[in-house]
Formats: sequence, C-alpha cells, structure tokens
Amino acid sequence: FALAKQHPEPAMFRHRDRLKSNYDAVIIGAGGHGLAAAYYLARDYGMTDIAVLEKGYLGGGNTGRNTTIIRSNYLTPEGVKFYDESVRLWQDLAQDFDLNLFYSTRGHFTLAHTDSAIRTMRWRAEVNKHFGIESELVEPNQIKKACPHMDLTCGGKAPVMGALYHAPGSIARHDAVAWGYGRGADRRGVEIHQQTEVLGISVESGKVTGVQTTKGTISTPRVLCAVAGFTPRLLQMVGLRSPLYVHPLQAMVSEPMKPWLDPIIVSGSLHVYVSQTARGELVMGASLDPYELHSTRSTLDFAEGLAAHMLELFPFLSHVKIVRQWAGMADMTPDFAPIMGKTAIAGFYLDAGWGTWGFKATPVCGKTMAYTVASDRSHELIAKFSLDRFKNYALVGEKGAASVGH
Ligand code: FAD
Ligand code: PYC
Repeated sequence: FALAKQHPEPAMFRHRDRLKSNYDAVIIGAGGHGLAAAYYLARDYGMTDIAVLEKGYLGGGNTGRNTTIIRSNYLTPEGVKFYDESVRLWQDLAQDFDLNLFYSTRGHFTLAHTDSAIRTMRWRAEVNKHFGIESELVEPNQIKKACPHMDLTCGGKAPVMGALYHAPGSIARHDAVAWGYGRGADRRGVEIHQQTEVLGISVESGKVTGVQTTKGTISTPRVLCAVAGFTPRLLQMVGLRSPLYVHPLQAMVSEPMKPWLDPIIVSGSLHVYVSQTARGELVMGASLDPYELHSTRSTLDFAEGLAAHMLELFPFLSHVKIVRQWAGMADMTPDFAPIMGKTAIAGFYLDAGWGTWGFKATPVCGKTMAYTVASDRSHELIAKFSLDRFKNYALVGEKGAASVGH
C-alpha cells in the first residue's frame, strides 16, 4: 500500500473499474494486434475514446504463446511487401515504447532436405531479392559455418541439401510487445478492460451499433475484431461466414544452456524449428496438431515427436531437460494468408487468419488496421487480404512460406 501511494500511476496500464456506455470504437482482443491498432489509432489519428476488451488477461492469447520468429521471406508479392514493412517497423519499436523488447537479429535458415524443397527455396529467394529483401539459397558448408553443432546428415535419414538464408530473421520478447503497445495506448487515453468478454455484437440495417459484454452493454459505431483463434465464434455473432479452421499449435522450451545457437533454424520436412533466447532457453516448435480443436491443451505426443526430431539435427542435446510446453489456437486460412480489412457489415473490421504466422506482423497489422478503422478504407497493403477473396477465388497462396509443416 505504501508503495502504491508513492507510485500512484501503475508502471504499465491503469485498471479501469467501469465500462462507459459508449465509445468511438471498441477493439475486441488485447493481444498484440488489438493493442497495436489501439496504439496507432491514438498516436496517429488522435482517436482515444476506445475500449479494448479482453476476456482473459492482456497478451494471454497467441501473442504470449508464440515462438517470436520475425521474418519477411514470404512467397507472394503481397506477402513480401506486407511483412517487409513490418520488419521495418520493428526496428524502432523499442525506442517508440521506451521498453526493451529484446529484439535480436539472428539470421534465419529454412533447411531443404529434398530437390523439391531446394526449388521452393530458390523461388522464395528470387521473389525476395526482387523486392529488395535479403534472402539467398546457401550450400551445406555455409549452414555448417553458421551452426557448427548441427548434424547435417540428420542421422543419415534426411541429409540437409541447402537452405534459404534470410539475414534479417529475428526474435523478440513477445509479452513485452503486448505491454509496450498496451502502455502506449493507455497513456494516450485508451481504456483497456481485462476480464471483460464480448458475448454479442449488435448489427442494425447492416451496421454495427454496439457490443454486449460480461460487464455491460456498449454503443459504438466501430468494432475491430482481433481475436485470433476465437474468430469463428465472433463471426457467428454478426452472421458472417469464413473458411477459417482452428488447430492447436504447440511449443516447448528447454532449461537454459550456455549460448551455442545463434541463428534460427527451421526444417519444415523434419517438423522442427528452434532458436535460443537471451536467457539461454531453446524455444522449439513443430507442426500444427493434425485435428481441428478449439483448445489450448498440450500433449505428450507432441513433446516426444519434437524431441526426436530435435535429436536428429542436434544429437548432443539428449540430456537437456524440457521445462515447459503449451499450445495456442491457430486460426488457419486455406491459403495461409491473413484476413484483414472492412467486411460486408459497416463498421465491423476484421484482423484474423493469423494462424501460425501473425506475431511478426503485429506492428504492420496495428498500423494498417488503425488506418482502416480511422478512414473506413482498407489500407492498400492489406487490399488483397480481404474476406471476400474467398468468394471471388482470389487467393494469396502463401503456404510454401509457412515455417512449420502442416
Ligand atoms: P491473440 O494474441 O490470440 O489475442 C486475441 C485475444 O482476444 C486473446 O487474448 C483472447 O483472450 C481475446 N478474446 C477472444 N475472444 C474474446 C471475446 N469474446 N471477448 C474479449 N476478448 C476475446 N507467429 C509468428 O509470426 N512467429 C512465430 O514464431 C509464431 N509462433 C507461434 C507459436 C505458437 C505455439 C502459436 C500458438 C502461434 C505462433 N505464431 C507465430 C502466431 C502468432 O502467435 C499469432 O498469429 C499472433 O500472436 C496473433 O495475435 P493476435 O493479437 O491477433 O491474437
Ligand atoms: O511464422 O516464422 C513463422 C513461424 C515459425 C514458427 C511458427 N511460426
């Protein structure tokens, strides 16, 4: 209590006791995306009469469960330009927030174990270079130089034939990103309401008019829905359909070790990816669970499978302990590109379809969704990601650039 008296302003964000009965805009979901949109709406458009509603705790969804890989080595021109802008935004973010995000550029290797994988890596490298992004196809000896501990023969099972090397590949402290956006939005007057679940959304004559929550009803002309794996439930509330399907994506970390792994290593064929944090832990992941499930439970099967594949690449890790495992709910689209922008309902904006790939896009999603909500026009960088592309058969095929196997 004495401490609270000395520091009346909380270090991160204020606790709000009550919802008002109306706001200029409501953002559903206090993950990185919802908070980033709130931050840029307040900072760049002077819109501060905003409530961010979160059914759990800030950053407790996929933002706080992800493995933090940041890169722009995508396959489609739309994707490459979009993620490249995000990587650019990441560079100044810690300074903007005055908060250490542990952003660390490591270089990112996507291993190829087959001729066809080499072809895809070469294709991605060429598309990337065309847009000025540092990506190149590298030989096994270059991989060995950057990662001397790797067994390039993979125990003789699936020898590494080459890799796509992407120098800007980075990692960051995921929850600090949510805190930074949350604090920045809060300081500009945005209200963040945790433990406040949206139960219904009112639509009248094709327009959003408000939301019903566990803490009361709000009138608003604008709702941004940024709820990742919960998107199908929210879309049901407004009567919209999407081709989203939700699968668990699991991850795990090891006990801390001396630093030995500088780059980020991904093998889609072996279903494994790994990086080492500043604290020395190995952060590891694999493919989606192979069944649709709206749950964040994790499984022994996952930990065993991933450990076995890790040992194919790094046999010396056999005595290392796993300290935690968990899962998030990945909102997958059929083309592995996001769904963003305006919808058929006036004032209802969507930021979804972030599946296994949305953390890296947090800054650019915030920027482009803030523009879209403030101007009621979809930002040009997200024009190709609209929900109606599925109706119009105008898909953005990004599956070949998804890091994890599916
Ligand atoms: P979230 O952080 O999930 O936030 C949505 C919030 O909405 C949640 O907090 C939820 O509680 C809230 N909510 C839901 N329904 C309601 C409601 N009715 N009312 C109020 N609030 C509600 N991406 C990468 O780029 N790189 C990676 O390395 C990477 N690794 C991943 C590893 C794992 C294990 C997982 C699960 C995902 C990974 N991703 C990765 C994907 C990335 O985590 C997500 O795409 C991204 O975090 C989505 O952010 P978000 O803010 O949209 O969603
Ligand atoms: O998008 O790079 C990525 C990624 C890696 C692991 C999960 N997603």
